[in-house]
Amino acid sequence: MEDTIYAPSSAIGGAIAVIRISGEKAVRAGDLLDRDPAAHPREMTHAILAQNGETIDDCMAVFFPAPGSYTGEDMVELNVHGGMQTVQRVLGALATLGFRPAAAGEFTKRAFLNGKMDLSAAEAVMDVINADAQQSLKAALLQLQGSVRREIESLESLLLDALSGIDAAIDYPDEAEQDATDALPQSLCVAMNRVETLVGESRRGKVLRDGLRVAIVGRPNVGKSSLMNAILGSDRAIVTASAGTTRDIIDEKLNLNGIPVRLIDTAGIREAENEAERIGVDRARSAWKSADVVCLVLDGSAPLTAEDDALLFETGAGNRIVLLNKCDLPEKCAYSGAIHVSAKTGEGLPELRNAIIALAAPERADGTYITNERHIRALEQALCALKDAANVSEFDCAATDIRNALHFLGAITGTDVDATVLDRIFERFCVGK
Ligand SMILES: Nc1nc2c(ncn2[C@@H]2O[C@H](COP(=O)(O)OP(=O)(O)OP(=O)(O)O)[C@@H](O)[C@H]2O)c(=O)[nH]1
Ligand SMILES: [Mg+2]
Repeated sequence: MEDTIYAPSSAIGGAIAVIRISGEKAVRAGDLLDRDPAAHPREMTHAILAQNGETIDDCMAVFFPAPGSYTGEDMVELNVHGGMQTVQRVLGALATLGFRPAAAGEFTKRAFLNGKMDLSAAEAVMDVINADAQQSLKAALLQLQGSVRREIESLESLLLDALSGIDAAIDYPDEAEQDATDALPQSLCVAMNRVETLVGESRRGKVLRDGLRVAIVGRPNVGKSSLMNAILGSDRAIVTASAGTTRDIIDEKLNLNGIPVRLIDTAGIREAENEAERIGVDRARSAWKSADVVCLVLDGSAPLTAEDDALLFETGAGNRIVLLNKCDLPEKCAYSGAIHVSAKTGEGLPELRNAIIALAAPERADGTYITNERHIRALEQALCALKDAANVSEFDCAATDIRNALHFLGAITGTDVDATVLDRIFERFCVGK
């Protein structure tokens, strides 16, 4: 029998605190109330919460009977006043009923273990809570509603059909061998294409979940910090007329058309004049190496320098946007394909925003993306196993590889996952979820 657990599920300090109780004995929370919420399941009951004759709070309580609750167990939800004193006293009273405080993510873990949601949906719960842009929330909600599970189940069914074809060929070689020989390469090819597409589209998924990292780089004084401020619409970074103003990395979140972006201002790249600047330049380089997009800023009001040329060469390999800043001043340099901007007047900023959005990877019509690093790794492992299956000629070897692929796919939805992986997933959750 599982313990009965309790935890506050709302942030501390609000007007109302929601306290959840889940487990076989949850209904005993009614012992603290002058009206039993279990008398009217799924309805709000107004009650006085008291212990040993002393009133603790005037609250609202709801009883959700198993299995129709979030966790699939009996649950009681108390809405009490949100002050620290009240919440602490209610939690103390619940402890005296033999309940124990819930561990991080324990409600959702129970929901998964009781079959209320698959593992990918359980993981989406935290993504929904953490989503800070509209499209991130949309992807997380779709995952919560089973979008990832449906993709995986349809792949599993394709592979299970292929396996049954192989089994038939092994058991009845005369009748089924030719059928399996004909059908297997086709099934494997379809499955590999689908997994490859999911992995390919996961770049946008990761962007939606973690934000697109956009690093603003360039030699000193070209206007990087001014551009950062202009895009953000605030005076976040210090701007001065002297070269070498920015020393450390400045990192700010913003939302571009529903896509979360992390804008990173960096120190101007040059031969450093002292230790602090050298560290700043090193940090700038590592920021742009780990960025999804590099905005290389050139000063359009001055001729290109050797430092600009070196940076154009160094940043050439990845996703890059070249900006000719200070276009409010007479133009002294040109660079083909560059966006002309002015941090001072705001000219060119809409084009810059569009260019960044375009590099966030293409949008999929139904909004379903694999956003979770664990899922992406499992898909990559499944793809390797499918490639192995396609490369062997013996049926039993192909069957082993297909079973391996199914094992990796099962880890995504949680049909094939061990307890330590589950612990690792749920310990990242907040308490009360
Ligand atoms: N006219 C004009 N001046 C600008 C523009 N953008 C920046 N500046 C000026 O250029 C100077 C340097 O700007 P910053 O934003 O500090 O340049 P930075 O690239 O961050 O410089 P470091 O931090 O030293 O690498 C300041 O005097 C700004 O006012 C622009 O679009 N037009
Ligand atoms: Mg700066």
